[in-house]
Amino acid sequence: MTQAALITGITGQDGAYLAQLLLKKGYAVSGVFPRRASDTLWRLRELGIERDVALIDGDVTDLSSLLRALRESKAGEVYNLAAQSFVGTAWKQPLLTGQVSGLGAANVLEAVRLTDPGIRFYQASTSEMFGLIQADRQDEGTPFYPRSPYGIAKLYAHWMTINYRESFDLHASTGILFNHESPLRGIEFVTRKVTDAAARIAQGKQKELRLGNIDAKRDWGYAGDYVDAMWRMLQQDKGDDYVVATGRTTTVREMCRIAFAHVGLAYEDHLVIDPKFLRPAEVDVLLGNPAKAQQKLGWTATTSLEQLITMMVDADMRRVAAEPSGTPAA
Ligand code: NAP
Ligand code: G4F
Repeated sequence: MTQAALITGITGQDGAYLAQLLLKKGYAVSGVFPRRASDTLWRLRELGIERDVALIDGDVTDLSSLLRALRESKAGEVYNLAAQSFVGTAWKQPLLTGQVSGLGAANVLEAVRLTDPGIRFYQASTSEMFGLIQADRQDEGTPFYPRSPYGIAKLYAHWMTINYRESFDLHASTGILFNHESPLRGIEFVTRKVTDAAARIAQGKQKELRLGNIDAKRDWGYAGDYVDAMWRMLQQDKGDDYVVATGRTTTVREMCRIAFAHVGLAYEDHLVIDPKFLRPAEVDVLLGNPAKAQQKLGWTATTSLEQLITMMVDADMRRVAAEPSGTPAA
């Protein structure tokens, strides 16, 4: 019998790659599709799978729509990827962030429990929960200290998932994923902002790149690798919690150097530090220890930061070159 999966956040970076992976594995894939005035299907279109997934009108803040989505999709696996996921926005919309990224997960868990507690559930937890880090390398046992309304909302969702596993014996897993990027990354996140700027500057369509804290360090991996870890978690006998990371950390500054060097430029010639992009509270450094995911899931990151950033710059070079002349920077 065909396996069926439901993805919330299917139009996001991870949702698109996960849908593609599950389709390749023969799943019937549905997605919860919130109504938006503008086009949000560009990622599914870029992967050529827009017509292969069933989009069900719904929103993670609306429990009734989730119950309907579960009934219509007949899903045996639910991946909760929906979130207000941009940390910078979380201070400007803290309540919305809490409703979507925190309570939204509780709504999906409730919908699963009420529909069929045998459904397997994945929660998109995050390294942002480590915040002010309590250990040099963060693993599943490292205490959390979130530094943003987003991290706090995600921590609520994380513990709700564990609580539903322990209270109702749900097959519920959390993936504590460190930053992962791709050509489908939103333009507001720092890697894509940098790769897009490198492409525009190389093609004479932009002059400078304005950034905030370039000394911040992140453990960056490739989103295409990370969605495979999500799927592997739901194939285990029991739900559990896993850190998914590369085990290498790099500054924003060095990431800029890699991106600009790929198009023959020096980032120092174009970079302007703009206090507007500093955050009220910063996560200075993240570095994950993915040993458990390696041992239990047989998962490892296969894409280096250099491969990832050059892949993103190449994609942005093609996009920028294809734009009609006069298109403003994002
Ligand atoms: P993303 O590109 O921002 O995608 C978020 C998705 O959530 C979009 O499809 C968005 O739909 C949807 N969404 C927003 N509000 C919703 C609502 N009220 N109801 C239903 N859907 C809603 O994020 P991502 O990078 O793919 O990340 C996927 C998940 O992993 C997120 O939960 C994120 O917090 C988490 N995470 C990401 C990373 C990372 O480095 N990428 C690391 C750790 C954890 P619209 O496009 O229509 O707004
Ligand atoms: O790319 P970022 O916005 O990602 P951030 O804040 O680490 O969050 C991402 O990863 C989390 C996992 O740890 C996810 F949960 C979350 O949903 C999201 O996907 O910023 C990375 C770093 C920060 O330290 C930020 O202060 O880059 C620094 N930065 C410096 N200048 C900038 C900028 N970030 C952005 N977005 N824009 C800048 O101009």
